[in-house]
Order: sequence, then structure tokens, then C-alpha cells
Amino acid sequence: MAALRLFADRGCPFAHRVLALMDHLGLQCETSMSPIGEHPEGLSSFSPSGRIPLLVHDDLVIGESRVILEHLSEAHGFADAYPDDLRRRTLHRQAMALVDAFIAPRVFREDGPGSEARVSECLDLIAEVATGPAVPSLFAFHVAPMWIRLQWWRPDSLVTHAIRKRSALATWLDAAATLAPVARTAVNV
Ligand SMILES: N[C@@H](CCC(=O)N[C@@H](CS)C(=O)NCC(=O)O)C(=O)O
Repeated sequence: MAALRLFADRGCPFAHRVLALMDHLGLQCETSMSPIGEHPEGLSSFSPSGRIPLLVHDDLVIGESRVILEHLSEAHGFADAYPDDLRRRTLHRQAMALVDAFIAPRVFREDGPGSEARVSECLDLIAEVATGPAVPSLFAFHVAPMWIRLQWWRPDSLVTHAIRKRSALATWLDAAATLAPVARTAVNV
């Protein structure tokens, strides 16, 4: 069994994605976890700038959560990572990219990138993916930690309200946020 080591921070939504996937796959991993705002011990030898999350898999260092999710899924045969259908798979990947480009920054800063119109267009695309039952998938593990933190940290932000107004999307995201691997790896802050 290859050695896995994860550096994470208790509040980080990007790290939460990885923890949720690992929980779902039942992966054992040496995890160095720090309180919010601090760097886990040993991280600087792999990332002097303090990137979190950071996964070390043998001699491979991965410091981008979406890539970590894909790497672990491929390494451990997560068959439901993405839909089988190419069109749906591409839409999932596109929605994940949009979450990172336009939604994730607004978890940290209310006035993140993108106009109201651009955010609305992104939510339309994300809503196209967030249909049917919320089951474990890379998209669910990718977006749920952001939705949880938007509600904690930005309950009255433009993007939080825009999501709530799309009731089918909000319902789907609520269900994704309560998936067992997401809930088990969430923190109370
Ligand atoms: N695009 C990165 C973003 C990761 C990120 O911004 N992580 C924050 C913590 S939530 C971070 O490392 N901040 C720098 C620091 O804490 O020094 C990913 O998806 O992994």
C-alpha cells in the first residue's frame, strides 16, 4: 500500500473536499491537521508557501484540491467519481471549474470575481449538474464544503441569496452537505 500523507486545516473548504472523499473511500492516511489560520507541522518542507490542502503520495506532491480528488479517485477506483456519459462528465468538470473560479472566492470575500450576471450564469450551469439525488461524486464533494461555508460565513451574501432563490439547487446542495462523508468530516466553527 502506497504511503499517503495529507496536510489540512480544520476550516479549509478545499481540504474538506479531500477529507470527505477519503472518508467515502475508506482511505487511511497520515493527516497533519492544524487549527484555522495555522500551518500544519511539516508542511513547509513540501510547500514553503503553506499550500493547503496538500497530498503527498509516495514522492508525488499535489497541492490542488480538484487534482487531489481526481488522483485519489483514479488510484482507488472510485467508479462514481464522474458520470459515465461524456456530456454529463464534461458538465460536472465545467461546474467544478466554475465553483472554483466564481463561487469559492466569495466564501472568503463577499466581492469576489465576476459580476452579478456572471455569477448568475455560473449558477445556472451548476444547477444543470446538481439534479437528481445527491449521491457521492467528485462534484458533490467539491461543492458541498463551499455551500456549508457560504452559509456559515456569508449568510447574507449575493451568492448565498442567489443560490437560495434557486430552490432546486439549494435543496440539492443541502442534500450534498448532509451526505455522510461530508457531514462526518465537517467541523463546527
Ligand atoms: N485552489 C486551491 C485553493 C486552496 C486554498 O486557497 N487554500 C487556502 C486555505 S483554505 C490556503 O492554502 N491558503 C494559504 C495559507 O493558508 O497560507 C485548491 O483547490 O486546493
